[in-house]
Amino acid sequence: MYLMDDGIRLNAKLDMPTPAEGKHPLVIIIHGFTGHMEEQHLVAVSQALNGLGCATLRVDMYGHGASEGEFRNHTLYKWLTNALTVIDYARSLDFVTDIYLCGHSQGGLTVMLAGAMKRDVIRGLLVLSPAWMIPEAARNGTLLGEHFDPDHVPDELPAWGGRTLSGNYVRVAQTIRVEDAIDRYTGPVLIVHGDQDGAVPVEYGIRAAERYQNAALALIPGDGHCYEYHLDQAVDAVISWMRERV
Ligand code: FER
Repeated sequence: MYLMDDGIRLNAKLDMPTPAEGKHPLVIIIHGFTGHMEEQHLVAVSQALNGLGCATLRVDMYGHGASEGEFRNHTLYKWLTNALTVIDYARSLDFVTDIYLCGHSQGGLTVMLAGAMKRDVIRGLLVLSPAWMIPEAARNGTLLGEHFDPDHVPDELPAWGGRTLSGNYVRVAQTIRVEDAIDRYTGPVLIVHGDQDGAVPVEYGIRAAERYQNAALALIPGDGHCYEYHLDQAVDAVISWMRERV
C-alpha cells in the first residue's frame, strides 16, 4: 500500500499478528541509508514481532525502496516528516493500542529524533545500530568516508554504490543535535548493536544507551552492521525486550 506524504507516495506494508482480530501494539520499522523495507534483518524483526502479537508497519522512506523521491535529494528533514506522517497514519488505525518505533542505522537516528518529537504518543524505541554520528560527522566534514570543508559543503557527494547525494543532505544534518532528542525522550529504549559494526562504531550504541534515561543495551559479539553473522541474537534481543511489554 502507499501512504501519501504531502504529494510523495511512500511504499508501506502492514503485517498483522495471527490471530489478527482484536487490538494490538504496532511497531513502525524504518530502514537505513540506501536501504529498504525488504532487507533480511528488517523482515526477520518484523516477523518475530508479528509472532509476539504485534502488528508491524514497514515503510520505504523518501528516495528509497519503492517510494517516490530521488535518493540524491533525500535529507534527514524529509525522513523526519515522512516519519511524522507514518506515525499519524498508525494513530488513525482503530486496532492499534501502543505505538513503538524501530529503526536501523539512519532509520535508527530517524526514530531517535521522531520519538522525541512525538514523545507523548510513542510508547518505546527499538534502535538498531544507530547512526547518530551523522550530524556530528557532517559538522566535521567526514561523511561517507569523504572529507570536505564543512563550511563550504560541495554541491554533490559520492555515496555508496555509485550513487550521488546532494550537499543539502550535509547542510541539513549539520543542524541536528541528537543529544537534545535523547534527553527529551524518557520512555523505554532498547539499543541493539554488533560490536564489529564497520559502518557505525559500536561506541555510538553504547554512548546512546548511557545517555538515555531509560535504556537497555544489547551488544551482539562478533556481529556487523546488518547482523550478518548473528541475526538470530539481534532478533532475540528485540523479542525479549518487547515480550515484557505486550
Ligand atoms: C556514514 C556512515 C553510515 C553515513 C551514513 C551511514 C551519510 C548510515 C548507514 C546506514 O544507514 O546504514 O558516513 O553518511
